[in-house]
Amino acid sequence: MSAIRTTCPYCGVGCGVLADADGTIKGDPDHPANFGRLCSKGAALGETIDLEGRLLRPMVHGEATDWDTALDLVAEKFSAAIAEHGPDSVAFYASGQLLTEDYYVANKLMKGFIGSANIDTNSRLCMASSVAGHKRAFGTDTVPGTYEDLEQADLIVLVGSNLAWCHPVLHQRIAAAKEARPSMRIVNIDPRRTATSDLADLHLSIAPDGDVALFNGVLAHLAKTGRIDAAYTSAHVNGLAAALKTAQATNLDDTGLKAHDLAAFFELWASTEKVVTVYSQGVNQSQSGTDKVNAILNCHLATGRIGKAGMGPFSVTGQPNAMGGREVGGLANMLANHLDIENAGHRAAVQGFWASPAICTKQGFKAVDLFQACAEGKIKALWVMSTNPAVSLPDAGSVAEAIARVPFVVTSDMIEKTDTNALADVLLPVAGWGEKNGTVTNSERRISRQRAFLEAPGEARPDWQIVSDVAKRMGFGDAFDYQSPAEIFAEYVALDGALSPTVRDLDLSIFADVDYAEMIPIQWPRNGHRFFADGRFYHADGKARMIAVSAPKLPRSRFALNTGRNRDQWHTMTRTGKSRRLGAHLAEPYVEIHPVDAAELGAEHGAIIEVENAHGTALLRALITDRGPQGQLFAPMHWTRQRTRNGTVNTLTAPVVDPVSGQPALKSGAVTAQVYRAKWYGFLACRSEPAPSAPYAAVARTATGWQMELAGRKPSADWAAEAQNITGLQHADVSIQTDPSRGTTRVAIAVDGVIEALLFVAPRPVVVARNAIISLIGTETSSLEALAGRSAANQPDAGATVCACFNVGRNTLLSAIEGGATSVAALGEMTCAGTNCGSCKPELKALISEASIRMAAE
Ligand SMILES: Nc1nc2c(c(=O)[nH]1)N[C@H]1C(S)=C(S)[C@@H](COP(=O)(O)OP(=O)(O)OC[C@H]3O[C@@H](n4cnc5c(=O)[nH]c(N)nc54)[C@H](O)[C@@H]3O)O[C@H]1N2
Ligand SMILES: Nc1nc2c(c(=O)[nH]1)N[C@H]1C(S)=C(S)[C@@H](COP(=O)(O)OP(=O)(O)OC[C@H]3O[C@@H](n4cnc5c(=O)[nH]c(N)nc54)[C@H](O)[C@@H]3O)O[C@H]1N2
Ligand code: SF4
Ligand SMILES: [Mo]
Repeated sequence: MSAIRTTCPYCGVGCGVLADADGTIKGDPDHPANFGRLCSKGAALGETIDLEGRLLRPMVHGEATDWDTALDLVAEKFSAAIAEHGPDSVAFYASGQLLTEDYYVANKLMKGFIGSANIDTNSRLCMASSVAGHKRAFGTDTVPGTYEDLEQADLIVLVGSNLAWCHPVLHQRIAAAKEARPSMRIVNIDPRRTATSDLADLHLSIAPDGDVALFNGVLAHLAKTGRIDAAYTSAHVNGLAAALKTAQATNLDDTGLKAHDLAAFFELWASTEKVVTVYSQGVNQSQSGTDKVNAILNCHLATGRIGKAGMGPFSVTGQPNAMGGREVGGLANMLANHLDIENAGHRAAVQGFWASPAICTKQGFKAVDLFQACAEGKIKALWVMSTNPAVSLPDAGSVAEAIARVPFVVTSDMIEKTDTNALADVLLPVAGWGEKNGTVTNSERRISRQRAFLEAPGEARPDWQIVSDVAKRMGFGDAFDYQSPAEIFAEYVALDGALSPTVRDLDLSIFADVDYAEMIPIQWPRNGHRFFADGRFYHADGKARMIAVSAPKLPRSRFALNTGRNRDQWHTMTRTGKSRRLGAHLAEPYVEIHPVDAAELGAEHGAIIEVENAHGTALLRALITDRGPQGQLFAPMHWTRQRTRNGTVNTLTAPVVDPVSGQPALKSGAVTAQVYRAKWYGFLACRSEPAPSAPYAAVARTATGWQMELAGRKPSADWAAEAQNITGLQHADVSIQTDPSRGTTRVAIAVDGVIEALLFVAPRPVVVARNAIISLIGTETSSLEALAGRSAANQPDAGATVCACFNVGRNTLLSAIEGGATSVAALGEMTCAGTNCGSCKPELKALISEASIRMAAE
């Protein structure tokens, strides 16, 4: 069969994918986002489309049921709540991972038919500050940048963005452009040195939230050195004087940077015409997120470096359809198609087009407030679609309690067991990536098709259909009688056409006649169109606005908690967590801690750190590294209660939001830390998924099934029984070996002579060759040999996976380096590492320099 052209469901780069029903995945050479490239997550998509863990039937209170029963119940409960408590007593919490058609229908139902604006999305945690900053500066939420601008720039400034891990294909495009044109300069502004910093000419380890001060510093320097474009600003920009005055009053100490680094950066920015400033969550997820965005935009507006090739601000979107969600208006403070709720004319136009009985008249609850309203009993029915708020919202412990308080909770998901599903009354099985049709918009406004190449399994249905079916049952049948996503897309484009007399940036007219089935990726408003090229913006007077922004003061704490992402996991791991290759990259919930801080706490390599504040406690494995500054901890957001007991970081984040955008400050919590004094440590390898049972428990996929790292204070009195319980193998053969002098215990569980599970317990972090143990699972090795930790083939331990595509481990790479592979290319030749998606190239480079330093020292 020939491959289907579709789009990757992960990040906002929006790479084109060629997919086969047999799971073969390739980059689409014709897609203008990636020209055939894929990163490790995209390349492993084929490993995530199996049915393990899938939700296949609607469930009501834990019992499988049929669609009619479930949909009737949802419609009845929502209608009853609205009848009794009014439209604002119900809410949808949606996601930038919905397709545009799903999003459009959900937004239409809530805003135009239920008549409330209580639909917000996880984009509030993600892009809200950029949206708000754009609107303040441009009068619209316009992202003027394109990927080609990055290749044409002479200076790329990456602010609060770990592009190498989070937008890997864009990072590779930049790396290739820099290799072709070495004069290109890259500056990375991030408290931590990351894989992205490895490509940068200059890394500025900025103080948390020092960004406003930094860009105010750039603006003041531009003025001081006569680089402000007076002709441009007087014709096209308001607010220069006030913004500059505030900038000049900024204390540069707030950046935490040294004077010579500041001077170098200021001069580089000032003297380079073609500069693109890329920013992401280090900017958005802050109490001063919107101000950070405007501090950046101010510099581009002051110099007229916007609307021209190779320059401009560029907020890169995180989720595959974060941009599509903004377009359809799926945020609680937007109406539809870039229109405003507060504008009576806009409301009338949308209501007229929808022929709807109601239209929301005021903003709804933004994400953090929405869950606060749930806690206060204001929300009587909640529908969560395509997001996992019990994990991803700040103060997630309280959010879970708040969800539990809502009388009626519905979730739509592909996966049955998630932390949020555990709190829901009704679970609705959705068709996932590869099974559904629709469109997504990437970071550069390019709309691409997602196409099905698999049958939806069980009773799973696409989101648009589920929402429409509920709308019909709520009595809104005529307006939701859709037969296909193509019809919905056509209506969305027609709505845009009907609104065309209103001056907006959004213009979908190019899609009016497209053949949905054959649609190729197209940028709105037109391929090649440059926003702001004519110096016209969308405020009433046609000018842009510079905003006076001053640097915030962060409260001091012993440790600041920074959070973010890993290269090979996607958010709450429901999909990437299925892949054996991806699971091996960083298999535990960890916390990066500076060596000086670690020494002060008495934490050694492998220690478990107890991180704590008023919101909660987390137990995380210490990753001692000087990549981050002293006094800052960094932990990934990915772990959930499905895979850990106490490894979820949002247990610790405060529900503090940016006052303009409502986006939570997920990068700067205040915490304390101490070493968790475990009395025992364990390592388990097994065939089927174990339950995360101990206080510290981290479950991950392996080549032969699963593994779990464990630690606790109270050792089990009966490790054999404990191993049986964790693995659910109560009736299997158990062998146990103890070494009282060392205090270690080893347990093997076999069924019909096949090793099903091996547990190693010790009073100190367990030292065994993990990969050798893992390779014994499912083999007929005798229990005795297995307990000795001896692999049948006695293969060397490949070490932690670095290259996920070819499964090349750290130890394999180190021996290749010792064998003379001293460049990334040579490593690729010897081990294949880095030769497919290339996402691990920064780590290969780091390994080479690490090893060469060691070899030089030896
Ligand atoms: N592998 C992978 N890729 C992803 C995702 C994923 O889950 N996994 N998710 C996608 C989504 S939805 C998003 S939103 C993007 C996010 O993409 P990014 O924003 O690039 O990722 P993060 O790791 O959240 O944060 C980026 C960096 O911000 C830094 N930072 C923290 N505080 C500050 C500060 O005060 N100032 C500055 N300048 N920097 C700071 C952090 O140290 C971190 O390295 O990634 C997308 N791509
Ligand atoms: N501490 C901290 N917290 C963060 C962040 C951070 O940097 N630090 N980042 C924030 C950001 S930027 C984001 S975007 C959020 C992401 O956080 P979430 O959105 O909560 O995380 P996901 O795991 O992507 O959740 C998506 C859910 O939708 C399901 N799903 C997948 N496809 C479909 C579909 O087609 N339809 C439906 N109905 N369901 C589907 C998945 O199985 C999964 O359960 O996390 C935020 N939280
Ligand atoms: S960079 Fe990777 S995750 Fe992002 S769209 Fe491309 S293949 Fe998917
Ligand atoms: Mo995001």
